Amino acid sequence: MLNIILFGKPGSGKGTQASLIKDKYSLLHISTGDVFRKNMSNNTDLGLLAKGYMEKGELVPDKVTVDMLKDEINNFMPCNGFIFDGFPRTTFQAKELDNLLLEKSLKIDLTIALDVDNNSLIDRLLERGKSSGRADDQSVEKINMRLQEYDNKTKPLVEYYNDQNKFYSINGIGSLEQITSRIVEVIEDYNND
Ligand code: B4P
Repeated sequence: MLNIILFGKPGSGKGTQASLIKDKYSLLHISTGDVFRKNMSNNTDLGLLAKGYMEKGELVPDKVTVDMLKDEINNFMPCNGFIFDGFPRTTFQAKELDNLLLEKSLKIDLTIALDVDNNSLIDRLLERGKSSGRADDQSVEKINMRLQEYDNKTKPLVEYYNDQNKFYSINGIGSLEQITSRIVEVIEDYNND
């Protein structure tokens, strides 16, 4: 079983790369952003709650996110492993994920961060905003709020996973194929160790 976290700032390409990597290793892809957006389009209670936070570029509260994640993991078990995209985003979420996996005698194997500079991220997200209809991609102010949330709440996880020797950072600038190859290299090195 292989459990990977794709890590990085908003727009760094976590969702894009998770979709490419999951098939190669037969992993289940869990994107908390996608689950929230699905709930928003179905107007569920969870969706209505998440909408207020997401549209402002803020993180959805931990308890709501963790409960949703637990349901997703339990629905998907048993499987070959997970690729988590956009989760965890806070230290609380990371600890809850570790506990949940431990209960199932599982663990996170690798956290792979996609390193992209803020100017490129802003350009990518504004470009996506032209067609995605996503409220959080519509202005530099909202994108800056998401980058600030990352710095305040998500960045501490670099140390959390570094301390466990599970953190790898790769250059997230380049073609989709180049970035996929960089991720695969990290996974293959881990598998061959
Ligand atoms: P997410 O849905 O996780 O999305 P994201 O951060 O916007 O983007 P991602 O990094 O996946 O980038 P993508 O591949 O799409 O989060 C949205 C919101 O949901 C959060 O702000 C928060 O409110 C909420 N949320 C989600 N999880 C949460 C949690 N755990 N706790 C609390 N709240 C949570 O790529 C972006 C764009 O770049 C795309 O247009 C793509 O085509 C382009 N792109 C990708 N790779 C590229 C490349 N190599 N070169 C050029 N462009 C590229």
